[in-house]
Amino acid sequence: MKNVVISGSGLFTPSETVSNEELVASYNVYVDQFNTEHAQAISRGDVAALEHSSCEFIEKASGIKSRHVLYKEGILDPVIMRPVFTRRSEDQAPEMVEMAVAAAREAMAQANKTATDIDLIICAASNMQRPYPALSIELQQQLGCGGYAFDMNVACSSATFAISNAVNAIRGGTAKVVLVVNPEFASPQVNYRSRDSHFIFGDVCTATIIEAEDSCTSNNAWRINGMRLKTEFSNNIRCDMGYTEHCLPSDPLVPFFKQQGRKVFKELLPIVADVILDEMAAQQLAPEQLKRLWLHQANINMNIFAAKKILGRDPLPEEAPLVLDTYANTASAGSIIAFHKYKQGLQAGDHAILCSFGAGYSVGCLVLQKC
Ligand code: CO8
Repeated sequence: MKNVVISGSGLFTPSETVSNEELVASYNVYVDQFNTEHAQAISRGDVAALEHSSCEFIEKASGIKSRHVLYKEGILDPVIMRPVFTRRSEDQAPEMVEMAVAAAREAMAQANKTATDIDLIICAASNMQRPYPALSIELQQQLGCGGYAFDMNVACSSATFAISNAVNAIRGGTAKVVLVVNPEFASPQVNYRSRDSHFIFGDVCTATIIEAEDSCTSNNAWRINGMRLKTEFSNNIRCDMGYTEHCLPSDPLVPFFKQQGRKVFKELLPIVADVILDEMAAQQLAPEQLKRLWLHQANINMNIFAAKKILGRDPLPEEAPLVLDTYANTASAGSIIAFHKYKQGLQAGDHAILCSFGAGYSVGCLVLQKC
């Protein structure tokens, strides 16, 4: 079987940031206004009073201190509480394509590849700004690539599932060099009026180049020795927004991300641990051989728990790097950001795990080895 590698990675980070302090201050103004406006109904017991959010809770429960967003304006206005932006015209690339162009260029430069080398683009993310034409095909045009392109969505596991599709396309002979992009424009799906989830997501885009080892000229390439994918249906992380929405009775909560965070934590972690440990066993890989764990970035406690299960001990910070503090949860891009920023300083032959997990439920685990 042909050896396939990740030969480059790229990252686009929006310049604007929203700190916990800014987010909580705006949310708490909204709460005070709501409670004042509904004071009578609250005192009658007809409406539940809202409670303040807190930076201490957010940081302790999630590890998040700040997040990057494409459009800060509006998010912090207690009356608006959503990113404010306008619909782009048909001859302007949408935000997700624009982010993907920037991340793709960095990944291509790292992999020593030009647009003409790429013959498959997969745009894999938790949300697509439109159903068709595929965003990946517009990206293909923007970059000047040939071949073919498609979009796919497995929520937070979109990147690892897309990389496995890329590996299969290369091994099956339908592509030679694949660009995978993960533009996560998450902020429009965040309910900034929900105390349970207003802090969770940030916007970002990652990119990877996947190719056969024999065509690779990169000096920081990672051989994909193993892949294990798993899905198991759950309603505990859900969004119901879809193309039929305008036909249905309107429900203001439909566009938003919603989750049962505690249940996700309890139910998903054992599945994640099983998938990783099973693939390590299949690769005859012992925990002490692992030099890095690039894990999905959903929650600091979840990441530390998963790393402990894999290593059989507490991880050192550099063994399971976290980017949650500054990026927050960036859905499918999280584990790739960790990979992109913390893949330096390892030796040829070193082993590592790249693993995503999230809605579906879905888990995607790649066993990597430095070339
Ligand atoms: N400030 C202060 N207190 C709060 C706040 C807040 N903001 N929010 C909740 N509390 C309170 C609660 O009311 C509760 O109070 P009480 O004990 O009196 O009932 C207390 O804090 C504890 O609440 P929780 O039990 O909810 O707190 P947890 O410790 O469980 O932490 C988390 C909540 C952080 C959500 C945690 O459960 C978690 O991270 N779980 C895992 C979630 C996860 O991994 N989800 C994956 C989602 S990402 C994904 O799959 C991608 C989907 C597609 C992306 C779409 C892009 C938008």
